[in-house]
Amino acid sequence: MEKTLIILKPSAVQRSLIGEVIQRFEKKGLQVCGMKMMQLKNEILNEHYAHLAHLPFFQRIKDSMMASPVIVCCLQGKDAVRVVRSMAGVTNGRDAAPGTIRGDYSMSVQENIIHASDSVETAAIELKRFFKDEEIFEYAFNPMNFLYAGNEV
Ligand code: FUP
Repeated sequence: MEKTLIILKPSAVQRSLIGEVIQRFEKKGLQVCGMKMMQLKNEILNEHYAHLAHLPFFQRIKDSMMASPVIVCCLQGKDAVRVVRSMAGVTNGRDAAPGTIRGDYSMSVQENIIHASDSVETAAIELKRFFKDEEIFEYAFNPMNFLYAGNEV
């Protein structure tokens, strides 16, 4: 099944939106396969935002991503990359459609709550960048087995 990376940016962590944003993905039916808090550093952000290195706001974006710890999360599901990107909305929170995460929680281009991998190829590279292999979990998703103990049914 397809996997993708999301990062709950400092704008999500500092505004106490971690639970609300993760809950949207859980309710949609995406499986959380990995999740941790990290303090990002310049080196990893140089890699992650290499496609923006020539732009004048490069340092400002990196500073914003280092302003507080972030939550990195691996989500799994059919077409997970495309589904998660569409739930995130377009980059600028002011342009993002209502009902998307950026559309509902952000008024900013930079402080736009979430990063989501933009292709299957990028997702594989980004998951390796932020997670060790043993931090990604393959597990059966079967709530029926967790409603009752074996001796209760
Ligand atoms: P996205 O794929 O939607 O996260 O957008 P990009 O990879 O193009 O941009 C990465 C981050 O750079 C955005 F989340 C916010 C920031 N950014 C700006 O601050 N100003 C811009 O004009 C464009 C992007």
